Amino acid sequence: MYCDSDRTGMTVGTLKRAFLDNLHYIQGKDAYFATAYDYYMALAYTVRDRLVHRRIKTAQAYYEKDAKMVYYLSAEFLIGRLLLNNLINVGLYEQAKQAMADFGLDLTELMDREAEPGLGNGGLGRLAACFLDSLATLEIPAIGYGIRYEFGIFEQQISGGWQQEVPDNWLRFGNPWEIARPDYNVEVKFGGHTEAFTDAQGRYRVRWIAETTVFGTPYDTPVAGYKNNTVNTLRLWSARAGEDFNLQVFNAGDYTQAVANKTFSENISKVLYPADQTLQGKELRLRQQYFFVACSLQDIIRLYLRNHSTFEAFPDKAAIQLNDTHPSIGVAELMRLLIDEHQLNWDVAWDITQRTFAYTNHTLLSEALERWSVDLFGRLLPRHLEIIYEINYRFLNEIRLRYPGNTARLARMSLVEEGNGKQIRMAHLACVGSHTVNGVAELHTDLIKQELLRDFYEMYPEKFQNKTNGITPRRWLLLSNPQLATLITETLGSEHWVTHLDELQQLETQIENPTFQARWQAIKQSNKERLAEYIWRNNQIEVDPYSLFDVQIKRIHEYKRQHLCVLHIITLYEQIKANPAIDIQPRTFIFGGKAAPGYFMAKTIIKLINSVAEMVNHDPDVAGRIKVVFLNNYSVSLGEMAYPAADLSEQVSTAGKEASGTGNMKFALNGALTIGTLDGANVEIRQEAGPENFFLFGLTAQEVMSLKAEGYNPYDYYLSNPMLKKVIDSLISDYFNPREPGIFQPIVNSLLYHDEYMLLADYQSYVDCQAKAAAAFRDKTHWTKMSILNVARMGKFSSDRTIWEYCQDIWRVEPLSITLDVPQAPSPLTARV
Ligand code: 26W
Repeated sequence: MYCDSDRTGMTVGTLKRAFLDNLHYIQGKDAYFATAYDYYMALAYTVRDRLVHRRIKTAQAYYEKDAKMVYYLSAEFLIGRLLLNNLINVGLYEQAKQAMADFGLDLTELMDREAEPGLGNGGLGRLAACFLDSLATLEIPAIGYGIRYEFGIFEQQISGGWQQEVPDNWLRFGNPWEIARPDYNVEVKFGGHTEAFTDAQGRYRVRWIAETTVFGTPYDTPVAGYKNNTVNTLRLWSARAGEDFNLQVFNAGDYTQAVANKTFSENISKVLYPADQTLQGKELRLRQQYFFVACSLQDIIRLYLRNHSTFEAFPDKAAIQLNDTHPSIGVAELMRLLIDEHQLNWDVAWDITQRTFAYTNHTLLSEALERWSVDLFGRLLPRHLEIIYEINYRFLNEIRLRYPGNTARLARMSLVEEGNGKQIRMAHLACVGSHTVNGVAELHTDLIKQELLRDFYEMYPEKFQNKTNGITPRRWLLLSNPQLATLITETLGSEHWVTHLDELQQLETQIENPTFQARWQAIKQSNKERLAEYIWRNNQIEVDPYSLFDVQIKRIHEYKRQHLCVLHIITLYEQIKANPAIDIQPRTFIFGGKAAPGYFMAKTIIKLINSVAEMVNHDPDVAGRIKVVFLNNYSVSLGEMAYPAADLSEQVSTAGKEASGTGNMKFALNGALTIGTLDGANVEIRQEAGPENFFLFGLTAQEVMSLKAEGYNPYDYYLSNPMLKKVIDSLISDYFNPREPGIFQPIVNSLLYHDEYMLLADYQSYVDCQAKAAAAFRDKTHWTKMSILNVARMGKFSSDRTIWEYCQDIWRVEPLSITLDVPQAPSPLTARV
């Protein structure tokens, strides 16, 4: 019965009927009045119907098999646009393109109408999205839980070279992908106090008398696996005022105040915090974290209790992953639910909790480690504070037993940081409450073990694992670089590589094949031309598509060292100014990325890039050989265009600071060569690609630490390197900013007198390495071979591999295949809701 209905059929004919139907009945339009937006919506609903059908089958199978589920808790999911992704994964792309063409519509144009869901800051949120794609593709029973922010990451505009933030009202025109589930609303408490009492069985119990309650409404977005029938769910919570809202109006008689209170609780899911890597300690952020974790845990327990009557099997049926510490309050919340709401005793509850949670760390930067003041915590979550104190009390006793008399260790490991204003260390809570802690690249995991959580590693070495990050080949090759994907499929004889990325290895057989090389080059060229057009339309800068495209796109942060690239650009510029006839490799430097609104240095770096661009792009001596472009409002969609167009990928963080990086993988998988330090996953990318196909420079993490310990003096580098001095002096003299004198002084001062991120120490090594890259680019054939080798050897960095490792080593879950045409599900009358 499902085979070719208008809502599930897969042929061009059915798609066309379904599309017209949706245009008519959902958008309420006909061909006379429909806009491109209506067409987009009608097509999106057409695709959604096909997903919903598979979603229902998937949920049935998980329930009937009582499958162990993965619950991925993340404050961010940076999923990107969904229409093309869904069309590709569900196997409808060609048909949809044909169907639209038959109506005289251009699919690409419709896709452009989709608002971008920017529900994340950067790497951490995008990783969560890649993981969802891989989980569904590997047929793993899983749900992603997060927050349905009404405003995602701000829109970045550039005005006078400075970043300006504009609210991102992404839901303005509605969201065709989500389905609200008000029937699964859950209640979340905040504030108030606790009371101890003895229950009828004579047990010591605690009740939490909250001050306010908020409701969470789940919104489900389907997540389709690649050409299988699995459709998992991303369940995002939206805050709604409590139902007692109307009652309060009667009691208080103050209608407007009651409405204002409603707004206050609904603020919880209003906006994504745009600070990446810096904790602000804001109450609303803690509210957000507890809100989505409390909603998710209630939901997880509800699902579990459909099939079980005790909690004994809970850890065998639920694996909860904490994406960084943002959801780590979940450890205390699960304890509270099990003890206070379900009457388990402490030891049983703690055993279940520890066997259920696992924690991924994504950063070593100390300013990014979450700590919440005990005051704030006690005010907002009084019961959780008690539970954390109890966890800590027992934990410290354990340490005392293992390391008698070692008070320094107790202080270092405690969940509570003493000192002026006590703070809860969320990384310690996550670590103690989890059975496994993982880093996101080999180097990063080593540094967690040796530095960040060294004491914990000594005590529980078996807890620690590495899981090197990955990216989904569906979005980051198939979708974003269709020409390269087609060439690979033709060469390998099938598209099996899309789900078995190691097979890219076979491309190595083509390395000496001139026809293959030529096609490879032509594809890169066409991707570069597309980006050049975009740059022309958006920046009114004419760039040479035959120049070397040198690209750095990522959040703007001092540790990522965008300003090291600027120092290099100024170096080249100085060389040209000194000798305009110099033979120099033409290059286009392309930057993109957002700065946290309160991060002054990062914002100044954006201004610096734009000021240097202004000068270099218009200087007749440069004669167009160097162009500098800042792409405003970097996003997933912009990445999809930029990665395939890059020749050179800039991965230049100070060694030991970038946990992994995933942009580095996206570039390499699209045939860019990397210039980078031995940081994060760069180390492994270089290992895979072969050191001869990677431009390495800079200090190692060990060298960074020793140099710091010895006493690093950046000023010595400035004095002893004439070119470096010249470059910095050009900043001091306001050469690039004659009308705004002094604006770059903060950068200069930071470099000369602190240089936390050791740009001056790495400067010469970087400039030399760049010269090698430029020389290598001139040998087109050799460069092309290196590019092919990079792609052929990136198989390891599929998030399918990463997720499979999590499944095996951390979650202990198995795939479950979904068949569409199985006997009917129970009728609505007999199924339990
Ligand atoms: C509390 C403020 C805050 C907000 C976000 C602190 C830290 C974060 C994230 C953990 C930052 C982040 O996105 N980290 C990145 O995670 C990626 C995925 O593992 C890695 O590839 C990046 O190297 C890492 O910077």
